[in-house]
Amino acid sequence: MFEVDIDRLDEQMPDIIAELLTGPGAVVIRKAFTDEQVAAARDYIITESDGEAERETHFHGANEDKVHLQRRVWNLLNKGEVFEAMVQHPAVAKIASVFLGDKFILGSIAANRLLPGGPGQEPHIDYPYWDLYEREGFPTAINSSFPLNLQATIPLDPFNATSGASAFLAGSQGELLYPDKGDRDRFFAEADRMAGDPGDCIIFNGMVWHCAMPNNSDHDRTAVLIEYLAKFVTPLEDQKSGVRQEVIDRGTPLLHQLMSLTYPYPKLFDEAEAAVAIGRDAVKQK
Ligand SMILES: O=C(O)CCC(=O)C(=O)O
Ligand SMILES: [Fe+2]
Repeated sequence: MFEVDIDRLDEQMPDIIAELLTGPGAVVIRKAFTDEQVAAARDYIITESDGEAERETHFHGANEDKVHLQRRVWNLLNKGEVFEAMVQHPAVAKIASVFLGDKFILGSIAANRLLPGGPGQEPHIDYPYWDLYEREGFPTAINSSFPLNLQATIPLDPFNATSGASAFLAGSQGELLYPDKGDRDRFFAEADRMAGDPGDCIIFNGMVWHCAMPNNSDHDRTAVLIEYLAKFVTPLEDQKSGVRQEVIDRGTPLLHQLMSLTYPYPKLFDEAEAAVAIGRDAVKQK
């Protein structure tokens, strides 16, 4: 995977965007988060997922007997300041603002914990294309020429071939397709791994075919999964209802943007102030 050097981010940006859009589809920032941040996030997720009932999950249709060895913790934006920091990493935010437009939003921040023996997933693509196998639900001629989604995976445990580091098929974002069952042999034969250490941040195009792999190690394999979206895409998680007011009150302008608090639609135009709000000339008046 292409390594992002945060001290040379502006210089690298065209290459990063090309890697994500038309190259292999994934880049990595090594040591994006500190050991303290990793420990705080991990402690919370382990405690929460030890005690709680099973949560909704996805892409595990073939492994229902092992699904108890896979744990999800959802809505992490409401679960501690470390997660507020994780969604606002300055270099990731800069890459997202170029890739998705500078009013990009948060679609989801959740954890995926695979216990030893935990199952992998089916190869898939991420939201908002994640039900693309129901092709009739999408616009005609939808294609991969521009992205609506950017994913960030933050390993909290060693991510390697044994522990079930996510697999991805380099370049598979080029045709916007949900992998067929018949594509799986090629996927598993040719896929690379999103290998990394706790605190790294792997950023990838959500159109890339990928999946969690089985955890054959003797330790947990936990990651924080963040989904960023273009401003007009409906987020996966309902942060407006799910996040406490105190998180909003202490939130930065970026956090408010991520929660869609600054995006005005849908809007009740009958109740809006009488003004010309949209158009090149309206912008000039501001
Ligand atoms: O946990 C992983 O390795 C990947 C999870 C994933 O791709 C997903 O849940 O959409
Ligand atoms: Fe995924």
